[in-house]
Amino acid sequence: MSHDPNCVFCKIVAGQIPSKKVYEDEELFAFHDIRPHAPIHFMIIPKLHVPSLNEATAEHQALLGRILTLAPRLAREQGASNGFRTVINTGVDGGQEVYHLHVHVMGGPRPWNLG
Ligand code: DGP
Repeated sequence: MSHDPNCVFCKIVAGQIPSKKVYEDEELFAFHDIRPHAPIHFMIIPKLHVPSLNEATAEHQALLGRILTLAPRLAREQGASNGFRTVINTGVDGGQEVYHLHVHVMGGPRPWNLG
């Protein structure tokens, strides 16, 4: 399924739920986390509905690579000048709440909750 009408993050991509957008291109979308764990906390997602890393396959390799190489650029642009943390929660034991693959990017001066 490329788009899930019941998915919160698909609704954010479609503009049906408002978000504080950080970045958008034809494949990717980035926006601030509604419950930040750090002074800077946003997520990068594929527009394609992939529920989690568990469902990622070889066809998603380029997309995942693009997300990871975009992270440092957006982190810098958002003011994380001294490094950042990336987190991908996967499945129940991974603490995943929203089942649309997303990469958390957190930064800013410490101390902050490592979440
Ligand atoms: P997780 O699935 O645990 O990796 O985290 C999902 C994150 O998504 C969580 O930190 C809160 C955030 N979140 C959930 N719903 C919304 C929303 O409607 N808008 C925004 N901006 N963030 C959301």
